[in-house]
Amino acid sequence: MKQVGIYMSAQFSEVIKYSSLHPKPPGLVLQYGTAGFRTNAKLLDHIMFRMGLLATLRSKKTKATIGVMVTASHNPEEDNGVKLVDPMGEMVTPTWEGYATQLANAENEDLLTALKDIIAKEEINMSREAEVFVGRDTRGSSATLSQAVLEGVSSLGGLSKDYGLVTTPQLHYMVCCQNTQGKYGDTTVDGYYNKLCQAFIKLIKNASNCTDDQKHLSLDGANGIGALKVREMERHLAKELQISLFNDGSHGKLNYQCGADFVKVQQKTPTGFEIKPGERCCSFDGDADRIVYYYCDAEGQFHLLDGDKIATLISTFLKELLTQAGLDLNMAVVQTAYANGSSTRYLEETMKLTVKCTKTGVKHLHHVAQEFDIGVYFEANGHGTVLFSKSAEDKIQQLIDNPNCDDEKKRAALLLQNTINVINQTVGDAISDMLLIEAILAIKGMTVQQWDAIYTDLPNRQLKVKVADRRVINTTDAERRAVSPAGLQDAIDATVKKYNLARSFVRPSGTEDVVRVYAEADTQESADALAHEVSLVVYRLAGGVGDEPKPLH
Ligand code: NG1
Ligand code: ZN
Repeated sequence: MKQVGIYMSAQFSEVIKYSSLHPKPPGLVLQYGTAGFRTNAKLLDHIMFRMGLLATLRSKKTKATIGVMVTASHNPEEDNGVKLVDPMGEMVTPTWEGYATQLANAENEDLLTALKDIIAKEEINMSREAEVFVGRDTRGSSATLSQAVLEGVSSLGGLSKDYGLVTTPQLHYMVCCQNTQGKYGDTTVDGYYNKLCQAFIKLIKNASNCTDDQKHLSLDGANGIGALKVREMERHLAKELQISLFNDGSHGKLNYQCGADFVKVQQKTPTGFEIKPGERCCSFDGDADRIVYYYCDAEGQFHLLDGDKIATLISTFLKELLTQAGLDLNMAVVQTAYANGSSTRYLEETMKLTVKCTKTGVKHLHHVAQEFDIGVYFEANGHGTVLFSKSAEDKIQQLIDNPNCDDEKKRAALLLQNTINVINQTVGDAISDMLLIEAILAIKGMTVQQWDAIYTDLPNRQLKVKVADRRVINTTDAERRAVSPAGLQDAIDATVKKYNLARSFVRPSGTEDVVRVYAEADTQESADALAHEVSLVVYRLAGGVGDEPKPLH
């Protein structure tokens, strides 16, 4: 007992020593939100050090390797952020998100107390080993900030492995591989490329007469880590996919007028992109966990294929394979309130698929998707993946191993297996989603226009409203209805009634200090007008600050 006490105080002396090198600005309060901590990079040094400490505790508690990713995804270059990755590559639990916030906000002199509090509450055995994997995006601030994470880990006696520049999904993959003793794949970046690309090449062999046009894709790398990693991956693709890479980071600014978020929200092509009519294009976000597709028609009109269109393509493909394989597995598509109403209607009414709606934030979608044999989840913004239950994977394997299984069934089962291998089940992954989408389009001999024509999106608009305190808005029903402030939902309902095929909802953002407004209606003019009217309602009833929202036209 005494020895443990000495050991503990020795460990904490290192924490004290190193934490003074990463002081917290007094009074600063930050919240572990939907995507971890995210704000201006200058405010994050102490947060990084402390997340190194917390990841070490989490590793001791779970007896597994934990990941820490330094990135602010689609936010501007000046921002940064940090997110913890749990043993199977998933997001940390809500309780630990709470600890992250407590630890982050403890004043310098209270840090040790906050740390000991977590150790006591979770009954953490401090003599256990700990291992933390660290990765970072290409932001100027990321190298120094990830160094602070590493110091946090070592000052609590944890071991760390610095993966350096990796995409967010690559780090999730590494953590999962490590904690499954390599069953999920090799714990290296090359292991990641090998697994995904080999599955992609096997899938693409099922595409008859694949033309050069079909094999060509224009990619906007958002001037971020995704561009770097696609370059690295190319040699594994054996020319089965030919990528023209734009916004590769060689001169443009990260996420500036490019990337998946820009394309989705602005509904236009990124800058730095030469786009020919009809050409299939896609954009990654700054840490390559989101992807959207698009093309311009002969009239120069822009067409977006977002996460909803991606979920539709993938779930249709999987449903067809399940039928061909004669496998009775339950499958659902999981969306959020931001999913276009047309996509939900198409999936439910035409495809006869189960559709679930959850709160915004991938962890919510991920959890619901886990309840099915096959759960396809995508946010409209292009973050998503597919989850297969252990029993689904086993049934597919049994079919492949069954000597009495006919050729058509076996072919479908092999396609399903390679589909599983091309997918990064730990988290939404732009690279993996891209390979899967490209394989499906090639196998089906489908153009981007044919894919787009599956259903027509309802015109929609997203706006932001600044309010004094966005927490005054509380929501229910997967964020589709506001329960406070009083009168807000009634006013939204009354406004929506004035438009055709209309829907609108508001919610406080988890990553920005704004209230988000979403509206859809039968025409773009109506969607824009509705979004503006609802913005005004929010401004007036939820404590708007600054100028009143102006009409879009
Ligand atoms: P917030 O800021 O809570 O709306 C945004 C996205 C989420 C999710 C997170 C994390 C929208 C409307 N919201 O969250 O879907 O991706 O960022 O990056 O796209
Ligand atoms: Zn991202």
